[in-house]
Amino acid sequence: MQTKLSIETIDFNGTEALRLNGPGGSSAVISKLGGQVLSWITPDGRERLFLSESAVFDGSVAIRGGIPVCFPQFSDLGDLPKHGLLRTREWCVGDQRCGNDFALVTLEISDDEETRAIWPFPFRAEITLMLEVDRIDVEFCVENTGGDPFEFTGALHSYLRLVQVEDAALEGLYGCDYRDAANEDQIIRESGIELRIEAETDRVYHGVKRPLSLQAGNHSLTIQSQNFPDVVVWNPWVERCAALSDMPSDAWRQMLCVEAAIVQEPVNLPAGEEWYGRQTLVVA
Ligand code: TA6
Repeated sequence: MQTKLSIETIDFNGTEALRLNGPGGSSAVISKLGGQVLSWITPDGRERLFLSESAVFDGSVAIRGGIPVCFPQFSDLGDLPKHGLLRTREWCVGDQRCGNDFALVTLEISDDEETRAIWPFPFRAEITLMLEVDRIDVEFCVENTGGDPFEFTGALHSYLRLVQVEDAALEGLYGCDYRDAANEDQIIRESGIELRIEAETDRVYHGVKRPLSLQAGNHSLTIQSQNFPDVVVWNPWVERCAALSDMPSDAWRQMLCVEAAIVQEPVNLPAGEEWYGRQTLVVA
C-alpha cells in the first residue's frame, strides 16, 4: 500500500524546518533559516546532499551544506557580504502541497530594514522545493518590488554528498571557459571530457548549455539547470577544508559543490519584474 505523501514541521538541530515525505519513501528537508534545502534522501535510503557534521545552526554563519541560496551577490565578487544576504536570514513558509507523486514547499523572504541598510533595493524572493520519486527541483524566484532596476548575481550552492570525491567524474563541461579562482582567476578552456577532482577546485564555468552528469562509484546524478548559465564547481581539498571551522578536517572527501549560478553576466531586473532560475537533481 502506498503511504500518503505529507509535509511536517520539524526541529532540525535547533532550527525550524519542513520535512517533505515523498513518493517511494523519498524525503527532503528545507530549513526556514536560509531557505536552505538540508537533506534529500532517495527511495534507496541514500542521502544525496552533504551536510557538515560541524555545521552551525544559530544564524551566525551560513549552514555548511545542503543548498545555500546566494543572492544578490555570488561569492566576494562585489561589496556585499560573501554570497549575499539570504543565507543567515529567517524565511517564511508559503505554499505547501502534496499530489499523488510529489510534495512541494515554497519559502519566501523580502527586504527589510537590515537588508536595505546593506543593499538599498526592495525585493521578494521565493525558493520552491519539489520532491518527486527520483528527483528534486529547486526553483529560485526574485521579484523587484521597488521603483528602480537592480542588478544581481547568485547561485544555488548545492553540496552533493559523495563517498569519495576522488572517484567522481563530472561530464558536460567540455569546451566551456572557466575562471579558476584556485589559480589566480585565470580563464581556461575545459579540455577534458570529464572533470576529476584531484586538488583544490574553485571554478566558474561560463555558458554551460548541456545537462551535467556526475558519476561516483555506483552512484549517478544528472544535474540540469534553467536560467542559470554558469556552473560553479568547488571542493576545498585538504588544506582549505582544515581551515574551515565548520567542517571536519576530512570532510572535503565526502562533498562536491556543483552549483547552478549566474555570475559572469549579472541579471538586470527592471522595477516590477520577476526572474527565476532552477536546478534539478535526478538520480540515474
Ligand atoms: O562557490 C564557491 C565558493 O565561492 C568558494 O570560493 C568557497 O569559498 C565557497 O563558495 C564557500 O563559501 P562560504 O562563504 O560558504 O565559506
